[in-house]
Amino acid sequence: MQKTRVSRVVISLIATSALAFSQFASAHAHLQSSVPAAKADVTHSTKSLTLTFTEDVEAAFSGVEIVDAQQKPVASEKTKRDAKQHDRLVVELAQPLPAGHYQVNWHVLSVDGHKTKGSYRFNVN
Ligand SMILES: [Cu+2]
Repeated sequence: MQKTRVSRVVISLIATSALAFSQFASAHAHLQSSVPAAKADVTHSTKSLTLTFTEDVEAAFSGVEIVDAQQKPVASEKTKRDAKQHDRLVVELAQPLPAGHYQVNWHVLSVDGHKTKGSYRFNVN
């Protein structure tokens, strides 16, 4: 049946383009990985944080804040974007982190114009 075959092709074309569109629409900058990693137990003290996102980010509208267990901000330099890898943010800390629980709060503007934010925790033992 020719008609059925055509409509099947049309349906699969629609399904494919819908999928492609939804993948494009959800291409915001999500956190892909970090150092220290989320939930990591770091044994030696950390002097900097690195966050890598799924998309390139705009340095001027992106930032990372580190707070300790009492929600007190940890002193750090201004968040910088990696000069070569534009999907990567680096935060240099004023001094190595003492043992404790830390939370990292990040917000980014991806190059596609979408804002995303999130947080994760790690421990220094
Ligand atoms: Cu987006």
